[in-house]
Amino acid sequence: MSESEKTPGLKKSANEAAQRILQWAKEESVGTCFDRADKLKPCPIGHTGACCKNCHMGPCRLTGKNAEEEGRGVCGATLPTITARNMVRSIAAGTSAHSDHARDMVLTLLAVAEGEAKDFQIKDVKKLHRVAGIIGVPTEGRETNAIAKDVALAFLEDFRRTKGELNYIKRAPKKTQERWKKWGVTPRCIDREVVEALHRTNIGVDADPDHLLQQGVRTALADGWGGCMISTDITDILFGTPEPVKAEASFGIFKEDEVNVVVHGHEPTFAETLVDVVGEPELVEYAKSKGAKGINLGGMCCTANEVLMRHGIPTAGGFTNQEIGMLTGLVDLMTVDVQCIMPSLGELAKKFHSTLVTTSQKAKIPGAVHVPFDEHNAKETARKIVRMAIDNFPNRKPAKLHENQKFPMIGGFSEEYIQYMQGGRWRGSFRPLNDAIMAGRVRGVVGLAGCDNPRMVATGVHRYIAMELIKQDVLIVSTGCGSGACGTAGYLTPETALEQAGPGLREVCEAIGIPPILHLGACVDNSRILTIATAMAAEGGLSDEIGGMPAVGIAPEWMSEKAIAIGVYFAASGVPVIFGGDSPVQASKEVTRIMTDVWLERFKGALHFEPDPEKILAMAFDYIDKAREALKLKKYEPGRFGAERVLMDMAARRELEKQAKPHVGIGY
Ligand code: SF4
Ligand code: MSK
Repeated sequence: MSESEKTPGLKKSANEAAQRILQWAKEESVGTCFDRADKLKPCPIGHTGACCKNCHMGPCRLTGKNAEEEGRGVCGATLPTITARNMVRSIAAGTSAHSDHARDMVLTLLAVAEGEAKDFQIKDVKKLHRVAGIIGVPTEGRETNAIAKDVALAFLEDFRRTKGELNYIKRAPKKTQERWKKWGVTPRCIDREVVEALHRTNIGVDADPDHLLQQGVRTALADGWGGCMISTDITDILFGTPEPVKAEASFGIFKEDEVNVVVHGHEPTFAETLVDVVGEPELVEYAKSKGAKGINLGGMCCTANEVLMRHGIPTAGGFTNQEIGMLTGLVDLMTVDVQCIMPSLGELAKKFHSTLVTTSQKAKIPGAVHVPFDEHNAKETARKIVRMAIDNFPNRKPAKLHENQKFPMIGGFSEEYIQYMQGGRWRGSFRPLNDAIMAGRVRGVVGLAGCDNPRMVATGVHRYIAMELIKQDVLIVSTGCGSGACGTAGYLTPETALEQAGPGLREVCEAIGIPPILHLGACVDNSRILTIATAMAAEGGLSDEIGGMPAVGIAPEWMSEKAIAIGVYFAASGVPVIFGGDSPVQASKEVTRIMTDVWLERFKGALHFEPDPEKILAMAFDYIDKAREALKLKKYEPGRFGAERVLMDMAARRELEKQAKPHVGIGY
């Protein structure tokens, strides 16, 4: 008997529209990840990190009371060795995913610079110059394309250099860099760290858990300060650095009377091309000739986040919403590129009229039509796919269930924009935010990231944690499906969330003109949190390195190996990180100790796993308050600024407002 059958009314998703659609799917006997999660329990041995299948003498499963001390695989590997190796392999896989995406972005930039990708231009020349400055590419008196070519070539070195260090290591605070050097974890390049991680975890190589995890840290740092950061920056250069933009979220974004084209996955390049072509008069006319009023572009997961951040394209939400989106029966065509795409979509599409199209040369899915995208003939491919969607529109069956739920939201917060909004283009800084933290108006900052997960009430833990944090004056920066969860709950608006925010945070948000949850982009854009933390350290008044800031990372519903890589690069950069759900290293006390106590001492960051949302919150507040104490900041007192707010004299209020330029251009 499944969990939901045992517990009538058990919610599968915190999103009410998702629940209604899932109820309808149950009546129609259409299965989703929620049903599969109920039927398929995780292996209790593998789930905890106690199973090794790194050679064909195994799998070796080390269980029993004394497994930590006495358990051995056929080769003699101990439980801590096996658990550490599994962890390192997850980090390597997550790093590969982000970084292979980054490599394609570099190759696209190179193709644009060499005039081989005529459908793309460099949209943010200022950012290109900024990036060139950071990595030492000369800009003075040079053509944009010449600079772009050198930037692309310099970043290609970050994939294949055998000695030295990643270009962006120098971007981190000096003290953070020194810690990495001291502990031997400064990454040389991306590919070498991944390859070495796989080599060292192969049978009979590295067996020391701490030494293994050291390579895990080095690999994860290659992800954060390499793959993710390179990808974010090149995407900004090519398609524009995000600025706040209005959008909408949840299943009501699909239109009954228009052709619905949905982008899903992670890579922005094809989705950007679709944004360019969907409004072309010939295509709109063609749609009308088939009985539609127009063409509606929407998204899922992180490809959605990419085009939402830059164009306000609406999103149907994150990972667990992908099948539910198709269940609406309104998806005429869904294009998918890479990562977090459920293979079940191919079969599901066949149950409806929907067409699933795989566009990456790297991914095919049974049941999908494969139309590989190539940046050399991008618009041609995009138009072909939009026509396929239009041709499919007349096949749509009358909806048995129609969901109108949608929420307004604001996305588009980049490091550059956050700096600008705190002082304008010429005197932008992080001073107002640092001051607000120092004064205790803002208790601290939490990065709310990571996936949503059908093994819990999907998006529910994100929602709960987000609300509890802002009530207690914690500013949230969110990415990936964390942003999807908040957006589809209606939390990404200044109005809705400001009603919930604590008085100190509310005051700061009102003065600066920001929501208390800032949507920073896709999961690859967690790199924006690293650069924001670096800018805050440089601003002064808080910690002079990333470690020691009143800041925590939380991924309450994580499931992907990419999330593991992200969690480790945050921990190694100095941010204590708390993941929800069970620990994948819980089998070994030693590995758990290294990733918490030892990393905290070395890097001022740690990676915890805690299934109880209340405990996640308690740990987060504890880290934040202890960091405040160590920095000798004013003790955070709940409600203190609320009381003052009533009594606050005009001079104090003007002073606060003077520090921050009122927000412009997005209507609040
Ligand atoms: Fe078993 Fe060792 Fe092979 Fe792992 S590497 S499966 S522990 S024999
Ligand atoms: S999509 S990695 S489920 S955040 Fe970036 Fe979401 Fe997690 Fe995939």
